[in-house]
This record gives sequence, C-alpha cells and structure tokens, in this order.
Amino acid sequence: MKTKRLTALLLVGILVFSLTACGGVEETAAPAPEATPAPTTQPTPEPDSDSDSGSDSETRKVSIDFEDGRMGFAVVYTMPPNADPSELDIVEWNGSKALRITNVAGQLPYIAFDINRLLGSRIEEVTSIEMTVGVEHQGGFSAVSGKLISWVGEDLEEISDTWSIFLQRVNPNKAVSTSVDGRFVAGADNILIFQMTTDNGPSEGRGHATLYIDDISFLDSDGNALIAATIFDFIGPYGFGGADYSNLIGVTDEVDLGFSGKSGGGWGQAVAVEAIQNEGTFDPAILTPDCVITVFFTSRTVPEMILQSWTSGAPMSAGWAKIDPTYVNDSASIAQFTYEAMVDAFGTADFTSFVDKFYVGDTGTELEVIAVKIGTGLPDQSYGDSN
Ligand SMILES: [Ca+2]
Repeated sequence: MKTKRLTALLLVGILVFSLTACGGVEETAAPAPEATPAPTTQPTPEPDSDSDSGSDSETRKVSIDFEDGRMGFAVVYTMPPNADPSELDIVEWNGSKALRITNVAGQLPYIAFDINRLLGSRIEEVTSIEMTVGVEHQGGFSAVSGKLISWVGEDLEEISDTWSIFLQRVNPNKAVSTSVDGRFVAGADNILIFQMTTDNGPSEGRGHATLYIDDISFLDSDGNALIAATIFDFIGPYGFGGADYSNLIGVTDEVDLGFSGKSGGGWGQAVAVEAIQNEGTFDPAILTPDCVITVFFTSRTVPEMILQSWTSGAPMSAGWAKIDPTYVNDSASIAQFTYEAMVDAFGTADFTSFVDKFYVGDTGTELEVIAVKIGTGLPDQSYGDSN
C-alpha cells in the first residue's frame, strides 16, 4: 500500500515535470526508478506569469499533511438525518500524522472542510482534489465507500465524486474529486465534505469503520498542490448549523415525513407534495393541535411553509396560506412551524377538508430542504433535550 502511494506521487511528479519541461506533451511514462523530478533546469517560459514567485516555486504535492496537528478547519456535519456525530482527532497512522474519524452512533460520518478559508482567493485555481483514505475495522477488513461532495459557486451548488476502499490490498486508497474543476468561487463559503455512504463492517460483524484521512491535495491545473492555511477554524456557509438547537422548542413523537428538495431562489418551492385526496402523500390529518413541523434546511434566508387549497369553500381567498416559522435556530438551519401559526394563516383548523397541497418554499434565495419532521410540541423543553 505504501508502494501504491509512492507510485501515485511519482506519477504526479512525472506529469508535472513533463508538462513544464515539454510544454504539455503527454506521455504515459512508466515510473522511472528513483526519477528525481528534476528541479527545472532551463528557465521555462511559464504561460501563467503572475503566479507567486519564490515561496512555492518547487512542486508541491500535498496541501494538508496534518503534521502540524491542526484540524480546526474540519468539522463533523451532523445535519443530515443519517449523519454520525463522529469524533475527530489527529493520530499516528501509516507512518505519519493523519485525521482519524471515530464512529460514535453507528451512523454515517460527514466531515466538512472549510476550503474557502483554507485556500483564500486561490480556491479558484483548484482543478481537482485528492486525499488518502484508510479504513480500520475490528478483526479484519471490510469494504467502505462514499463521496467527496463540494458546495461550489455563489449558490453553493452540490457536486460530488465517489470514493471506495473495496480491497484490503488497496487500503488506504485515494479519494479523488475531478468534478470541482475550476468551480470554486472565492469568498462564497464553498466547502468540501467527505462522506462515507456504505460500511460493510456491521453486516460482517466487524463493527463500524474507523476512517483515516491524510495528504489532502488541492491541485491546480499544473498538478501542483496549493498551500492551505490550516490555522483558520471552520466557519462554513450561513445556515451550516448542524446540531444547533438554540431557540427551538421541544418536540415529542417526531416522525420524518421523508420530504426533501431544492429550489433555486426567486420564491420557488423546494418541497411540493399533494394531499392524499389528490393521490399525493401528504396527509392533512397529521396537522393536529399542538403539532410542530420542523424543517432542516440550508439557505441564506428562512423558508416558508405554504398550505394551498383549491377546494371550494376554502377560507383563504388567495388559495395560498403562507406561514412564517415561529422558531428559527441561531445559525438559521432549522425552522419550526406551529399549529397555531398554521391555523392563523389558513383561516380554519379544518385542514383535512381543505388542504390540497403542502409546500416548503424559499424566500428569495436558493433553498435546500434536508428533512421535514412533525411531532407534538413541548414548549417547556428545548429541541435538543426532547430528541
Ligand atoms: Ca500525515
């Protein structure tokens, strides 16, 4: 496995060398024995003239090697319903320091990296990302796989590439994202998320995976790794709140309605579900006294809930009842809509007769609804304690 890593690094070196020395002539050169990636002997006329002189003129291969012990730029993302509240630390692994992800609740880890602060304005030069990923189970090897997800551009569009460790002899393996190619925008809170999506460990009796990440490379178009400023702590995009349950009331007997979706801003609807009387899956009978609908979302503005009616005799003349959330957490990633607010806006408590369609819509900026849950409100408790 060490040889594999070495070969990969050598290949990168050779590619960089052939690009700079031969002006872009590609060749599938066999890894020459101990080919020292000759520090450019001739003054190569570099096409990009304004790259930093001096400090990083030598070919870099790794942006983050964890040898400085810093990991504040990475956090565990716990908002998705299947997210594991994993623990992160830095340990000796495979001959050097690496980031360790220890499973806590048997769910799937999502680790977010603040690539915006790590790279600053040079984030826009990133054409691909690579990292070394290893897995450990109790009593043997089990396969794992996942995704490298990036939120790119001004609108934090989500794009992803898959990674896997299917065989013991390729553990560790490389996780690579090439779809990020030039799509990061500086200052737009773009982030990178490492996610595990499958873990064969539990079904093979080996428990949950412990994962290791090392040697993260943010590569530019020349194949050079950009310097990462590991001193900055993770801040992330507005609404990237994870388990921030501030301001929210408790909810008991909560169920996930299974609704999710995205809207592109401009008062669009991320979730639109017809009522069961219209062959849809939304049952208006669940809107009972004291119910609270809790919406988990990502957006720069707080979403609204809409109840629509086109049944004759409906109380609201407009046909739409727009409901603002009664409670929103500090990081604006979770909103709660109370029964009272629904009745107020809809004009009647007779939802079963009149609700034809249920929506969660944006209020002018792009919205992703991650989950919609309903349960009975416990105003005297906080959401974190009741769940
Ligand atoms: Ca290391």
